[in-house]
Amino acid sequence: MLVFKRLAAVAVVIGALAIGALMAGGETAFAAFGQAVPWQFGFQDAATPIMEEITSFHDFLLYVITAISAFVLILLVVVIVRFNARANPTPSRVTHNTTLEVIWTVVPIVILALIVIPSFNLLFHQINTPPADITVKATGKQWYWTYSYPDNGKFEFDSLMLQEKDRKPEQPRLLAVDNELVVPINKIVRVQVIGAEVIHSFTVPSFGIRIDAVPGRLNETWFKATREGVYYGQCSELCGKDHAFMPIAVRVVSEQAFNEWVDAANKRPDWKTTGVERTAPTAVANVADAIVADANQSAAR
Ligand SMILES: [Cu+2]
Repeated sequence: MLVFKRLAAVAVVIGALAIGALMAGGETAFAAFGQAVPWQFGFQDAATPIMEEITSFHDFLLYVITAISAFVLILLVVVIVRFNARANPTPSRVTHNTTLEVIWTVVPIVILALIVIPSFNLLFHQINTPPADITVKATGKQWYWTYSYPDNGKFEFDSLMLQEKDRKPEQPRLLAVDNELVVPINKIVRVQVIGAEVIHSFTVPSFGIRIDAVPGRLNETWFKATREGVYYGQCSELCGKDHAFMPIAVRVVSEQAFNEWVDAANKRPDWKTTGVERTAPTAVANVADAIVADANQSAAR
């Protein structure tokens, strides 16, 4: 009996913690979108139709697995209570029950068939890029991203994580970059992704996209952002020393603001790809060393 009491106590503590986390998450979940928030519970808020679909598929699965788990738990409790050695001293000798065997084969098949429909739908929507309004190309490098806009002029630029000294208070640490990927709202954006030397992964959680950046292979995904704002992601494939320090920041703006940005971008001599020798960015080196030094400094304080 002591064991049961202890188990009950543990269950109460876990329950209380979960409720606490839920409440804390509820308070802050809407404080910022496009990035993770402390005590977040669940996904980041969706900013594209694909992410909305992912979220609703996830919620649907949660209902299904909760019902299955509850059903199995009830069966277990029934077995423990009704068929233990004390309550049921002479066990039944039945080994087969055709009806039951058919049921426990057919019901899981039906459940899987129900899951397959939204699952394949989602997969199809993710893989099939609709006719794109603009194309951007993201090249993963050690350790930053280079973006180019083949439809909008001959320019490309590097996007590096902001160093602590350059970061404004409202910009998130380890996520904000110097040059954001700028895209127009409500447009189909085709993203071509490639790796320069090792495999990286281009990931933006609020958009529901994640695709590997593989050297020598042009991968493709797409998104249609339906809210203006800045959305953050991180390289999601272990790619070396500064893997954690090559974030992705996408700024979604109105079409007019996007066109103005493209005009300005085309006039930047340092972003030109023709006739200008592009030099490698200098700030990449030793990002990790700088972070460690920051941490040591604040620890010393
Ligand atoms: Cu990477």
